[in-house]
Amino acid sequence: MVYSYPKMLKVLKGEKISPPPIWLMRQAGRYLPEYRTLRQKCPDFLEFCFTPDLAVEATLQPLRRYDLDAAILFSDILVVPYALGQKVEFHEGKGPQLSPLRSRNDISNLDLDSFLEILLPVFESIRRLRTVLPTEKALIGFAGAPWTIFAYMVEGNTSRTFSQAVRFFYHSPDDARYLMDFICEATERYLCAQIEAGVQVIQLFDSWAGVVPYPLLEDAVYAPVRRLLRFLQHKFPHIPVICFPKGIGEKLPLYLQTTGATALSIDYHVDLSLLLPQIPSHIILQGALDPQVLVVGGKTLEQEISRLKKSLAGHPYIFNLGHGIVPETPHEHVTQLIHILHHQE
Ligand code: 1CP
Repeated sequence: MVYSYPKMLKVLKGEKISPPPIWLMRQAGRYLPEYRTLRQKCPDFLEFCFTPDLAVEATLQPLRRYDLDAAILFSDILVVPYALGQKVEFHEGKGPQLSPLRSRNDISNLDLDSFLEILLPVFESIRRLRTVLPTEKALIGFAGAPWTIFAYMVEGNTSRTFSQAVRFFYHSPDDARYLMDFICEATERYLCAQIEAGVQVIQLFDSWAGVVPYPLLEDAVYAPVRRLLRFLQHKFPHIPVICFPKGIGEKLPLYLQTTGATALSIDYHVDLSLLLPQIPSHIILQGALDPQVLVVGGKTLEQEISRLKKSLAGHPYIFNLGHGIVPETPHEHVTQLIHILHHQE
């Protein structure tokens, strides 16, 4: 077999490639009919994630259909609170439900001792994926960034503002920092085990970074991400980490400086003409197509692909959405997207 190095990893080493490599956040999921069929085999979502036969199949489904440059492990960021002993349930249409942590006592019930053991099926899926994925496809592992995990653990459900989590940080800063440290420790162990099992890139999803008020940014977002990046850089210097602090907007340059991140996934609210002059040209960028443009397709999609390719040409660039694919996306539009990306002048 001819070994070919994944394009995505070349870009993460600083190479500029045209057309850019592409993968899509939430590339596996409900917009794919074959995913909906597979999910019927196991209605319990966490059990689905912890069944390697199913998780491996769901990871591979989008790559069978489309010429994507990477596979992202099929799992969820909320397996971390679950494996720490928190109650986590997924109900269709309602989003995740957790038993909320609101006191030191709630926090002290969390348990790191059996944490990695509970996650063993995830590592088994990664090992299997590395044996079946073609060598030119990168395998991406991931975790929620500490703030986003904290937000779900304290709030107990999804929210537009995560106000319980924000208030907890203000009124019990010592307990909040203790919980943050605990989450950082768990995330370090989890990512180490993913890398040892075979993932080649890590994406850190900070999906709710945008709700953090200015006075809490250092403790809730910058410091924990800085800690994780230093830890990973020291232990696995060859593994690139892409950070996705969704919604922090004009603070992206500060985020890069304070965390030491070198690869950044950007959302679709960012004005690239304002942002890019403030970003050093060695920083690797990913994103930022609006998922609704992929729902609409056609000329709008063509124009947006062209705009992004032109705007981001000065950086090593990985094509992606600015957030996950929405379930209403016609799957033919993904074929269209990749065709345009590969053939557009
Ligand atoms: O079958 C189903 O419909 C369950 C829906 C679903 C899926 C397909 C959930 C529940 N999670 C996932 C998979 C998933 N989640 C992946 C792997 C698949 C892929 O990307 O191809 C990944 C990387 C995630 C990460 C994830 N989960 C994030 C970060 C990315 C993001 O979208 O911001 C977050 C915030 C979650 C929490 C979560 N899990 C599931 C849902 C519906 C949510 C979001 C709830 C909310 O809006 O707060």
